Amino acid sequence: LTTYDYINPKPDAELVRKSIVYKLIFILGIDPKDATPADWLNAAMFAARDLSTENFLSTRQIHEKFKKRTVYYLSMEFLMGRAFTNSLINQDLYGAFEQAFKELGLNLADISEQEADPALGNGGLGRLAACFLDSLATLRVPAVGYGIRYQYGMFKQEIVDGKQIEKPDLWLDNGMAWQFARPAKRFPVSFGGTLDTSHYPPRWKPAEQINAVAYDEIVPAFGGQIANPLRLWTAHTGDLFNLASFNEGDYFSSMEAQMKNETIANVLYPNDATAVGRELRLKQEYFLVSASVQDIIARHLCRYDSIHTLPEDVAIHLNDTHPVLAIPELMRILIDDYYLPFDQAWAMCQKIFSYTNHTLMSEALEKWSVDMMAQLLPRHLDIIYKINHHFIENVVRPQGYDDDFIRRVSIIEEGEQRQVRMAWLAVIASHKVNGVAKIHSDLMVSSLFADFAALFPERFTNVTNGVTPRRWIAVANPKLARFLDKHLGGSGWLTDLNQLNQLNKLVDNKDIQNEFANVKHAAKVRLAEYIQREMNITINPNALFDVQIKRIHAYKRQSMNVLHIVHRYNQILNNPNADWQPRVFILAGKAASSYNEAKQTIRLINDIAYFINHDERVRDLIKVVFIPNYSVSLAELIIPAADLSEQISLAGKEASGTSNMKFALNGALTIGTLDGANVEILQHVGAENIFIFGNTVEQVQTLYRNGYNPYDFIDNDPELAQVVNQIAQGAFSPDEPHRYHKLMHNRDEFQRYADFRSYVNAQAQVDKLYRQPEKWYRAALVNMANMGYFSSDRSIEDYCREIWRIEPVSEQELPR
Ligand code: 26Y
Repeated sequence: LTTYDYINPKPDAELVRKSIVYKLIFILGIDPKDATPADWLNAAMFAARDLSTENFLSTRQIHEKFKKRTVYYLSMEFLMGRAFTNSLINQDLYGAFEQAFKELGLNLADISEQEADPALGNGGLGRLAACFLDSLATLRVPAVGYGIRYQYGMFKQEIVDGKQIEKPDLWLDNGMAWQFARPAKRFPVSFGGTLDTSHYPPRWKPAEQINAVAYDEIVPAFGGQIANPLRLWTAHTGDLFNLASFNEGDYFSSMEAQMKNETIANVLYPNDATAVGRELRLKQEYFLVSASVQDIIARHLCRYDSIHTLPEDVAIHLNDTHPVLAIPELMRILIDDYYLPFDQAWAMCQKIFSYTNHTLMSEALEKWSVDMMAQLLPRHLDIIYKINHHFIENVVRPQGYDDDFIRRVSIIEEGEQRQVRMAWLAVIASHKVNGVAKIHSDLMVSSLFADFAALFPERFTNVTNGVTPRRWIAVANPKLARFLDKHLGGSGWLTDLNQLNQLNKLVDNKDIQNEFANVKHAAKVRLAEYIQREMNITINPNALFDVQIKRIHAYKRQSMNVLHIVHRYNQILNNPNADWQPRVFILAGKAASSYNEAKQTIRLINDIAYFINHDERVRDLIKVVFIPNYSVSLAELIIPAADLSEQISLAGKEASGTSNMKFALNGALTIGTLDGANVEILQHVGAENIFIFGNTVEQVQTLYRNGYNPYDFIDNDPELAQVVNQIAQGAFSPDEPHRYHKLMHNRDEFQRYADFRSYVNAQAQVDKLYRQPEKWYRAALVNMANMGYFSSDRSIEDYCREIWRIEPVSEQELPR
């Protein structure tokens, strides 16, 4: 491999400037004097991409040369966020680019703001995949991410008259300089048709075919040297004229079918907690896994001349059940194309696959109707039946289980509409199944997968989620990064987050507390300026910033946050002269477009914000702000500015949460329930440094068992009753008094009313501590000091050791 002259040695500002101008002129064809900021960004992204391309190519060479066992991370979502600043920081080029732009009379920060925020994911699961890619590269793990290059990502949220409006997200409109098109990397993906079972193996005669074409995005490691690919598939009408209608001469209907297929990669399903069951979604899932599995096999056969070594060479990880069709797809290829016997193919699959579960909530568990699958993927359904038969006859029955047990563990759910249970298939085929936080993994074994845990106890494990400190400190909060560099003696913490625990010995130092308070204040000012500019709302950076930002969902209980806001409002009006701690309540998040309760919650927040912000009696003691269009880039702005992190889901419902980690890492204190990773955050920071409230999982279950009745709580707490009545009777929606009646008077599935009093009490503790800045900032520092465990580097090390058995590229294997 040759080294480009201008890359080695590391470019200085002059070289960077020349490169940017060169890209502008010769790649984009734009005269510098006509260039818009977006043009400059694209030129700079090409220049930055060049600088990581060599690492990207040489990483591939190393993997080939040493035949590195590789993990393929299959995910329907990758919520990468902006690439540009991250790549400059990871390659230590920020300074050079900043200087180069200065010489061009431009400002790097302004140019970076031009970048679209690719939102190819919904929320936690997609962002986790992105943090994992960053850690995989940084830890030099041989890894490839596979996803879909949706033309439209997560919708853009606008708020009009308090209501969410969804607009298409045109993230590709200004070009995507960060990705390489790979027109030669294409695989046919087939759908429909018939299965001819008169042969063995049976012959699938598909009705339609579409090409999956690859785009590669470079995922640069922090510290250079290594870069891994994220391979995203798009759908292209193929030049495959072998399909029935072409053969019969019906050119036009055939083209019509092809056009319909091109929509496969068009849009991300904006649903994050209810399975949808639509045919297009099933097609998308199959499109992803078929292209990816074909590619994985092609890569394997470049290194080895036999398919039989696949399990030594390859680990495939399933990010939730969305890519589970990879299992029957690999079976199909091994049996139909390589003529392996079923048992042998199955044994290979069980070595290759592993699966992460991200939810226990039954509404989010994917099931596909047998009828739909028979239509769309007849050969795969046939294979699933065979897997199920093999499992029941060879694994379950010999252990003496009864018919009732067999009915429960069968991949096929019997009933009016027979359904394929994708989670069951994932568990049966995988050698490891993990949950994403300790409490979640324990509940997974004791509830959702209890029957399977009896069959395969050693299969289940936990890998607590983590977040990348590169994006969530270095990119999002540069002032905090400088603070940490200074007090930890360099930037080693960025790749060894446990170094943060050295802060523990500094937490009582008043100067350091003040210095951190200044870092926090600066971030609050920056956010306040954004809110002023974008929303024309004035907030006071000296107030306590109380933040809940995440998808809007009943189980996350944004409406309980609202109950507290209204309660506080009432208290202030009752007792206006008390010494109230001013607070700004900041919320943001998207509601699935078909999820009415979540949309009502957004509207309620906005109605209350309008009402309270305009009530002069509360002066500046409460401000409520709903920031529209929550995204990764907004999270980067908001999280550094938070004093208080709201993690208030009903215990047992939030599998892990990851923003809880990002907030604590940025020195916010958590108010939260004993749910998800909050439990482990509590263990790491100590009970004095976190506000825990609410019922435990056991108490929640007892309440459910005894027939939970919300009025047991409302009727016994006059202040709560007042809040509920105000909202339900239109105090904040006088133009439509019953607007929120249903939202307040439903069956309260997530027990807001049961936890209300304990929440309000915890909020009083928050005020009390905030009024003692020394104690508050000490607690904030303790939080940061003990976040080392929550680095996604630690999560990835756990996966490599416990699940994938993958070794990183060693020092010796790196080129000199
Ligand atoms: C089936 C389809 C509609 C669907 C699509 C996306 C179902 C679920 C999802 C997304 C789920 C998700 O984001 N789960 C979150 O995963 C995070 C990472 O593990 C967890 O921290 C978080 O608690 C969990 O809700």
